[in-house]
Amino acid sequence: MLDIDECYIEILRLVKQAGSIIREKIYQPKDVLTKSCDVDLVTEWDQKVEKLVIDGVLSKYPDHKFIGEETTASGQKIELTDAPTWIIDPIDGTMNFVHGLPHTCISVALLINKTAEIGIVYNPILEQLFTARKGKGAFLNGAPIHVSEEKELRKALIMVEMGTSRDPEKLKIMLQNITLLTARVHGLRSLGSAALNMCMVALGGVDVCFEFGIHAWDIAAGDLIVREAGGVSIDPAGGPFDVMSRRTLCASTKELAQELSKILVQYYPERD
Ligand code: LIP
Repeated sequence: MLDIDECYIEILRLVKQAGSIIREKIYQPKDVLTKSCDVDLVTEWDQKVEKLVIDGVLSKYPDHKFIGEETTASGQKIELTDAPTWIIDPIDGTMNFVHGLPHTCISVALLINKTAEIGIVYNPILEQLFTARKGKGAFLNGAPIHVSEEKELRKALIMVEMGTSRDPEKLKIMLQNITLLTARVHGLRSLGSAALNMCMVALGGVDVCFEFGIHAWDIAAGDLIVREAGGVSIDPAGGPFDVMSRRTLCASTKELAQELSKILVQYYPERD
């Protein structure tokens, strides 16, 4: 029987270690490569952080599986089994990391039987450590956090992202959504990291966020953190959350989630 307490201690240690790499490198010149398109960026530090975490986990748990952003080739199908699986985004908000905008983080989740047991999102620049364990609540730097109580879209602050795809169909749909939402909500915000956007919902700093085209590694930890903070995590069309669907909607309340899901123009990317 896997000791989840022990896994949690071990992954926190690795994430903190990885965070010091990001903290040290963010304001230094970097070689930047592109992946699926010109704005889908990667640096050697994304790759090094992912290797550090995977090697560290493997040295203790040699039979565990991994779904990692930088060890998955662009367009490669990923497989989620019932085995203990670590879903890792070594630097979520790589664009911010490249520019030196301090909204960037490491996102790691442990799923067993396809159920999230641990979620960690760590912004080492601003020292924001979001953590959650299944059934044990969500925390920022060790203090409990909770979503807002907002139920109405017209009073909501919303996180949106254009994402890193330049597919004209997706851009058109996102611009339609931004146009229709601007007139109906308190305000729109964009931090450039899906994982941190979800944590802002968990924290009650914003009321709802959604995104199309993200991957499992961007949202696996945030999903658990939002739910453990008392929020809802669903598919943007209103159905259940599916970590492989490349679609996410997180909100403080089910009323707000449903209201938004009914008006969004939907986009269905190819699944992970
Ligand atoms: C990015 C995000 C960003 C999202 C992009 C992309 P990366 O992750 O978190 O919010 O809009 O689609 O997935 O590439 O920086 O790990």
